Amino acid sequence: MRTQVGIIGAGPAGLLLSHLLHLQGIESVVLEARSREQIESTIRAGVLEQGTMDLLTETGVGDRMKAEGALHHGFELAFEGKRRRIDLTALTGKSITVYAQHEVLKDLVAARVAAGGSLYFNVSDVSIADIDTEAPSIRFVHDGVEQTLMCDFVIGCDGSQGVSRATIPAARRNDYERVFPFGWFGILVEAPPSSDELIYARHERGFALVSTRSPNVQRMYFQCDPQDSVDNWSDDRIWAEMHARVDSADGQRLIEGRIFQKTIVGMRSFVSTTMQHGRLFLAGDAAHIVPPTGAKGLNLAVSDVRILAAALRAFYREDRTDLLDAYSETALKRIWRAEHFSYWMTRMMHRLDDASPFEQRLQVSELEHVTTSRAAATAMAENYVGAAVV
Ligand code: RFL
Ligand code: PHB
Repeated sequence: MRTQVGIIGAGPAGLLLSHLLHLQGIESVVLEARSREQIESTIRAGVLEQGTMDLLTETGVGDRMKAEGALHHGFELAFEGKRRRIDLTALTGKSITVYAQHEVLKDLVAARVAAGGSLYFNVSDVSIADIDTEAPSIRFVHDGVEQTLMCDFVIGCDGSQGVSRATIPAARRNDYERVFPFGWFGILVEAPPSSDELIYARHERGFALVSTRSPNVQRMYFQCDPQDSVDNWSDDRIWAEMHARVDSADGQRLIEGRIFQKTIVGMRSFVSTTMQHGRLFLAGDAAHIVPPTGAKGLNLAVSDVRILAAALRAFYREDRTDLLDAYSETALKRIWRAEHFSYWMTRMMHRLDDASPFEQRLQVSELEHVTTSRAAATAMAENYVGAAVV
């Protein structure tokens, strides 16, 4: 088998890259370890930045997002018994859409299938060879048959547990990491929305987040011990915790409903540089992870592949290699901005067991500042909508 660009992983990064390349007349093949049903049903992110919304719309895969996603012009910060709004649109002219990641994936898979794109699901034993040459290749097993995909470029979009990152020689890699000593307990609830906008709450019992998925399904999270088990949490115990952290002094109460999914995720910040070696390029979670507090992970995957698609276009159309050579450096500017923002939001909003009472008062002071100073609120809003780096 031969193609121009071999892509490992059918997450947001891999599928969107394949779609963008197709629109530029560049061929690709996507190899995915899981089944189509699995990727189309795994619950993950929900917030799309303005730039992500615009790109999906401009490239013809934004119709369902527009029809079924919820456009939000702000969010609320709850702390010390009060709620204050960050007006994203007034501060930046931009907004966000709440639309589930797996719905974006369904739209991208449908577009690739309709265009006759090559997607292989359920592949195993993926390995990458000859990235130091102009003819790299990917070996994999599909339907019990070992195959070799010859290509011009290999793009590792295989997430944090993939094989691509380790293919870059250790001597060329620098990993930067911060593991947080807490996780998020996530629930999906059958209920109407409790709030028109997302609520990020700082409480002495720990952080909580109220998000949404649709008029009938709500997404909520609360800070927990990452080693805890969902089996220790009855529905009653979960609601008691959510009420304690989110209900406001003025009598606004969360609306309860049937909880139909419970998961615990750990939180870490991670950046691996370089993101390229020879003919191998990494994009999305394969190269970097953010804690979900800033809602940046999916959006960073999108911005990586936007840069990569433009660089590959310059290579094929204009015989230029400068954009490809600069890929890591270009992408890392936005990545480090998002890393800092996500880290900052995480440190400001969570209960930090290692923090002294002094540092806890600083958290509250910082929240007062970002919700009363227009300059500070604007900086937060620019980062949240993805406008802080152009
Ligand atoms: P993905 O989505 O992990 O996709 C990688 C794909 O590669 C496949 N794969 C392989 N395929 C072939 N061979 C191998 N050896 C392979 N190894 C792995 C995997 O099966 C998978 O299908 O990475 P990608 O494309 O880089 O996308 C990244 C995003 O998925 C991720 O950053 C976000 O979900 C993070 N995230 C959020 N991001 C946002 O922008 N906004 C949010 O609101 C948001 N909320 C979240 C989140 C992540 C969360 N979790 C579960 C970590 C909320 C949560 C709870
Ligand atoms: C979500 O709806 O899943 C969500 C929203 C905001 C975040 C993280 C996750 O910061």
